[in-house]
Amino acid sequence: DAALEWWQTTIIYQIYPRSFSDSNGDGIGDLKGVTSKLDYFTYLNIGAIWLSPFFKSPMKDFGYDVSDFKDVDPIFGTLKDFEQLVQEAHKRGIKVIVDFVPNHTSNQHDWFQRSCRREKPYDDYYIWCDGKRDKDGKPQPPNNWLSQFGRTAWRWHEGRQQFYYTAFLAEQPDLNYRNPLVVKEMNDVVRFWMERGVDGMRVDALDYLFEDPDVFQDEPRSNLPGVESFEFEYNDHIHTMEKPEILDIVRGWRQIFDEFQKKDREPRFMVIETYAKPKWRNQYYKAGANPFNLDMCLTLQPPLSGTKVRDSVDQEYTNLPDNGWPTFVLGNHDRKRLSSKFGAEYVDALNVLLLTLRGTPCTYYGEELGMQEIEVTFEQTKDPWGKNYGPKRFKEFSRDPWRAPMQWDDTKNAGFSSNPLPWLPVHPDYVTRNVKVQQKSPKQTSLQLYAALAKLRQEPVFQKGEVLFSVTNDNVFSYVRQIPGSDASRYLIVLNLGQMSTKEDYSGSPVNSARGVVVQATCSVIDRIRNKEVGLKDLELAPGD
Ligand code: TEU
Ligand code: CA
Repeated sequence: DAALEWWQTTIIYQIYPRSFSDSNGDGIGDLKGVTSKLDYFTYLNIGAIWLSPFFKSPMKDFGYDVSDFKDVDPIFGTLKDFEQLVQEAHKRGIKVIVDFVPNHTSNQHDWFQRSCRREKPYDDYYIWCDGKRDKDGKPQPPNNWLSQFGRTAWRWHEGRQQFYYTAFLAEQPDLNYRNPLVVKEMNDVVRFWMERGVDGMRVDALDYLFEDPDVFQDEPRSNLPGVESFEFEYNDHIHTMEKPEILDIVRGWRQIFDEFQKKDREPRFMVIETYAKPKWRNQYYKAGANPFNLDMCLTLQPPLSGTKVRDSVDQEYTNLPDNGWPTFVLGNHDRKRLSSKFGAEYVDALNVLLLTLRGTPCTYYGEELGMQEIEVTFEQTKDPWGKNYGPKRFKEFSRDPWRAPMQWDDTKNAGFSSNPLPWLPVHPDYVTRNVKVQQKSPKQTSLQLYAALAKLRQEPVFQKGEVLFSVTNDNVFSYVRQIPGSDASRYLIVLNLGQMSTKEDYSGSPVNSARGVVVQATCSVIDRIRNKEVGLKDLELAPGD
């Protein structure tokens, strides 16, 4: 019975630095702001934070376009500020995970600027090609490969008279990992942050790291259902994603992690952003990294039901490789907020689910308050993913609604910033939905529920115990956590994820909300669970309003 590592026993809390806390009143959150809020994580019983990018960037994709991997953007502060953040976090026993964006740089990165001028050794740092010529001799992309925005991934560069490849925005040229110099540069970036004391990395868009070297092969048209009706093209990505070469790169990074781990015996955590199917996703474990389990974030769609959620959880566990540890995600800076996606009344129950499953939960800032999405007009839209689609379609793509400022208290701008105009508007419900109010309320709030759950899940049974599914139907999903053959407490978790509301307030149980209850389960309850008797009766339901 191996002891668990720190990243298996903690919650990971995702901070979007622009939106968390603004220390200097420019309307944009920053590192000092994060440092000033570290006690919040102590209150929440959260032991690890993941910071979305704070590196030097022209902010075309809000930091996911990095122009210097080894410096902090002045908007967010300085390297000193970061070092102080790490120091203060570690003092409180909080681990720090940074975002690592290896697939592309900003077009303002010095490497790209030099590459455009064919300066050695940078000429081959990116994916350049001549393309084809049409009958008038005009340059055309070499193939039909598409960026994430449904248009060609090849961008013409006047100066160099060549195309460069971009999986994302034109301002995010893809690096060429077939060039060993690039691999070495990025290894140095990993070392740089390890030397500054980080405990782990979340690796961005890793599935996109390699493209086939033969650029004259088209991608097959995607056979997504209904694809003909899309205004933009959709392709498969057999030439541009999930290439096995990626795994060698991951192994290289893991080696660097291990060098640091050897020095101070502190394990380092590498978690991979991948929306890929298990067959590919599971390869990352063997390379020394943990993929995010994003299925509940991507494929679980409203309306919720007990059965649907059970099946989704079941799939995640079934698909794990032996000894594979899941890292569950219900939302992030790219995906809708839980309240807007499923309905506000489900947020607490989903937090109960996330925090009582076996695996590392990852919480996007504000979900512990049940934060709501903001309304953003086209004129107010900041996200290029929205802007690029124009005034008619921006709402389908803009990620602004779920990136609104964190709601700390009921003072102006929710205590996020002293600036009258934060970079995105604060949700108007901040007056009643904020950390301060939810901490103080005599009646249990989402925040108090979250903190209680986070404390409860420090019990070994929530970390090591098995998940035993019980009664499940349209409404209820219930399960038990227990360590087989041990005297440790067992817990029964009953979630009402259906269309009926819950009649009772289960104030007798240590952790409860209208739609989710966690109770200590006795042996006889376990027996009844084996007989599939328990679940429904433990959570009385009433027909919806
Ligand atoms: O996202 C990349 C990514 O893989 C997904 O956004 C994916 O393209 C999409 O969900 C398709 O369903 C990362 C970051 O999380 C995002 O914020 C950045 O904009 C992007 O990389 C580019 O760096
Ligand atoms: Ca790439």
